[in-house]
Amino acid sequence: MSLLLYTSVESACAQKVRLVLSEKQLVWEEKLLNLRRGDQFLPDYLALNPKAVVPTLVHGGRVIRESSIINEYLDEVFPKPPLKPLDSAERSQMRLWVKTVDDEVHPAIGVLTYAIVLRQQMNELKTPQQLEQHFEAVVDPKRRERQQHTHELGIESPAVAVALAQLKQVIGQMDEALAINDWLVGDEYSLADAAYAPYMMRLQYLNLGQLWQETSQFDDWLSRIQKKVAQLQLKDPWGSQGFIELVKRHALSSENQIRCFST
Ligand SMILES: N[C@@H](CCC(=O)N[C@@H](CS)C(=O)NCC(=O)O)C(=O)O
Repeated sequence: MSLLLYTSVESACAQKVRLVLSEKQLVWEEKLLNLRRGDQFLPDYLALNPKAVVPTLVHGGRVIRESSIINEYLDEVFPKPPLKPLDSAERSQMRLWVKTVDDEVHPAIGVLTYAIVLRQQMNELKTPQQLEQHFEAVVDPKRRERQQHTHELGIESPAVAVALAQLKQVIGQMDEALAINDWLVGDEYSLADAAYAPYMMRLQYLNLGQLWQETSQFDDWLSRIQKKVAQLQLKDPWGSQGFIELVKRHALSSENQIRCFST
């Protein structure tokens, strides 16, 4: 049965699905959506994903949505190598980490990426009227509000300071867990590690390593993840080269402003 992943060059939540697909040595096809252009709002895609977000996985014609649910699905359907702990309590811990990515890390990184990088890109690509139309098409009112607000205020948005504080807190919790075990849950790499990796790499490209300067284990975890992923020979695991260059360029030009916020 064929596997088709709808993704985009910048989507960290699609990256976490690609990590699991390649960890399981699966063969899949990809359809790339341009989220700045608004491909996610096209009727054909809305029929697959009514929330107008990537990723979406189509497996043998069946549609699976939500990156964390897709990853659980993949682990169930393709059990080797297993990416969930055997022990039920550890499994619930793994799900708690994944939930924190969905509830806290994903929106926080979304705000930072938008404020530092995508805002400028959107301004270059769209007229004010097109921008208004784009935001109107965003299905989730909370997401729409977050994007519009960050678009208006950029790095000055209070949401940026909140996102940095929240991420620092989560990274502190990760560091505590990594002081006890090799990986986030126990001594095996799991869906939890795969869920955090792309977001933490994004922070690195955003030049926000200061968020883990007080940690002791985090750096080692991040380099082990990169080594592990390099062995998978997955193309562009952390986003296209073009996107990474764009992120780094914008991060450099907003470095001083961001530093004021986060120290
Ligand atoms: N909870 C969803 C979040 C999906 C999501 O926010 N995707 C972003 C890319 S990482 C997106 O498609 N954004 C489109 C937009 O902001 O209009 C998941 O994990 O699948």
